[in-house]
Amino acid sequence: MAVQRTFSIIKPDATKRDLTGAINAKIEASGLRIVAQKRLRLTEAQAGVFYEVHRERPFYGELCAFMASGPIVAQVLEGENAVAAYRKVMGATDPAEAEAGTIRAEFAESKGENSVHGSDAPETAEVEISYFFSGLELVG
Ligand code: FUP
Repeated sequence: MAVQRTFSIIKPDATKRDLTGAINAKIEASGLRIVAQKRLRLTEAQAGVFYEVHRERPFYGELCAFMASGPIVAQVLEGENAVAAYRKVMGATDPAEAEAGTIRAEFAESKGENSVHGSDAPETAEVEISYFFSGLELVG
C-alpha cells in the first residue's frame, strides 16, 4: 500500500477543551504524520461548502453552526493507507458506538459534536485538502 494523504479537522468542541495536543498524540502514535496544520475559524457559509454533501440532511444547519462556533484545526495527515488508518483512529461517528481507545470514544461529546473529521476516500481527501491548503503549505 502506497503512502497516502488524508484531511483532518479537530472540531470546535475539542479546541474549546484544549484537546489539540491529546488528539495529535493519538494521531502520531498511530504512525500518521501531521504534514500540515493550521488553526482557523470558519464562517457558517464556509462550513456549508465543506459539508455540501450533507445539505439535504436534517442536521445540516446545526452542523454548519457548530463548525463555525469556534476555532478548528485543519490538518493534512500522511502515512500508509492514511484515509482508512485515520478513520480507525477516529472511531465511529457516534461516540457511543466508537471502539475503546479511539479519539471519539475518548473525547467526543455527541454524534454531532464528535471532536474530529476525517476524509472518507482518497478522492474526497484531495478535494478537502485543496479547500484548506495550498501546495506551498504542504511541506511533508
Ligand atoms: P463521519 O464521516 O464519521 O464524520 O460521519 P458523516 O460523514 O456521516 O457525518 C458528518 C458529520 O455530520 C458528523 F461528523 C457529525 C454530523 N452528523 C450529525 O450531526 N448527525 C448525524 O446523525 C450524522 C452526522
